[in-house]
Amino acid sequence: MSSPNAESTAFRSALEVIRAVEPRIADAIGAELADQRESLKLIASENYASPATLLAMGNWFSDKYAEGTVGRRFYAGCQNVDTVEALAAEHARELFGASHAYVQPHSGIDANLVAFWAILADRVESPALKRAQVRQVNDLTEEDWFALRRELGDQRMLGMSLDAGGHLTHGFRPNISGKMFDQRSYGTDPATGLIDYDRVAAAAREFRPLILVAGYSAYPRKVNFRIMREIADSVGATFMVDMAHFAGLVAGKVFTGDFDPVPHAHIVTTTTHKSLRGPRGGMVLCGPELADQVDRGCPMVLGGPLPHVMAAKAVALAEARRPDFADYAQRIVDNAQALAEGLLGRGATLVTGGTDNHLVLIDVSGYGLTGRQAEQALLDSGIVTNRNAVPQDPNGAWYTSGIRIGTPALTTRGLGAAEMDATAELIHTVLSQTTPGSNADGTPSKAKYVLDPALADKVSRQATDLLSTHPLYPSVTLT
Ligand code: DSN
Repeated sequence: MSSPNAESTAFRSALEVIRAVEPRIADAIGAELADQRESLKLIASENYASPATLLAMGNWFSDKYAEGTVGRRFYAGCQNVDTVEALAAEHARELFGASHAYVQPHSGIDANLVAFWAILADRVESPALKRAQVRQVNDLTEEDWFALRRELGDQRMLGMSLDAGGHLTHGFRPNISGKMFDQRSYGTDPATGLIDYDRVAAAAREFRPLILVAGYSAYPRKVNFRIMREIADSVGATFMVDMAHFAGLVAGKVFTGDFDPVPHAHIVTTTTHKSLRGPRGGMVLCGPELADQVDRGCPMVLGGPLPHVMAAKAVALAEARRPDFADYAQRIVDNAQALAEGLLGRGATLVTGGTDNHLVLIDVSGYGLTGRQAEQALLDSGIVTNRNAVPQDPNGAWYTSGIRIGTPALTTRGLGAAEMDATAELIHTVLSQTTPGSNADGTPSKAKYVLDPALADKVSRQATDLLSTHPLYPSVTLT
């Protein structure tokens, strides 16, 4: 452990150096820390990376180009980048028990694109794809793209639908994945909100996808990856899991056996900044069969790797290999369950009736609100969440009927079950005291709402009090 003094000195010195060039940026960085310290952050996909992870990103690796892979670069002078990338990959392999790790993707969507192209290249005979793999995507001509389309045909992907909690990169039309693939979705059982594996199997038999995707960003339950793999095998599909949201729970061995995707999937993608608590970025894990194709991610679909972020990934993955990370991961789930119980006990409606991961999805139609109204009313009260569709959402993906809340960030701050109950009280108070507003012509609005500002202020102060017992980055003082 570094000394708290060293952490304060490092951030203070960095700000002093930045301030000398553009003081407004130094101010904005300081203001961001202050805002994060004061807000009750319940965004399920956010966290607080460690000082070591943050500091690993601010250095000379940022200046280095390093297309290619360890020991096989398109640029000279990459020996130190090789060290960083090899270490990050080693930590990832050890942490997740994977035989191959590719740590270059810049984000979750990039990791998914690498996986899609790797699977296509592995499974589909296409000279155009082979040509595309050795050229920058920007250099492809229109004819190259037509040839790719002709040769790849309408390959099929089956993934979880967006309103059931799936992710937009799993074939949703406005995303490139929905244009690359002929896509179908599986939803959840309307009565329970749970994945019905028999229905997934039936959909797979009927549709016969090339890729079966599991993983989610708003499904509050575990997924049985052993069963999903059996379904994929029964139709000859490649089984891909996007574990972006719950990678920290896999790393911390909260999800094991049938619920650990790594032994069951042909390929696993993730982000590194959510429950895994690293820098913003992505990663792909796979077995030896797909490793060569995955390693072609750059230049096939990725821009040059970001060595400074790979350095931070290595630091965060090393942290996740420590025994205390397992304790952290378990507390994330304990806190989510305490939050769910607190909300249920106060009369809230939760999709699936609870949670067994890091997130809770409140159906705010029970409060007579849309997700948009609820999100803003909570924000006015110092509680940061995001609106989210619920299964078969009558309000669609923009207004929505849900609020997604997650516990990775508050758990990092050290909040526990008692504070989760207090948080449930604050959320319930705001939602039960907010009423839908009207448009100027008197028609009901899905965005406007009425909330007494005095109540919002009171809740905001209560939220700040709650957080004051668990300061964020207590080791860091900027003044
Ligand atoms: N934006 C992330 C989330 O909030 O779930 C996923 O891309």
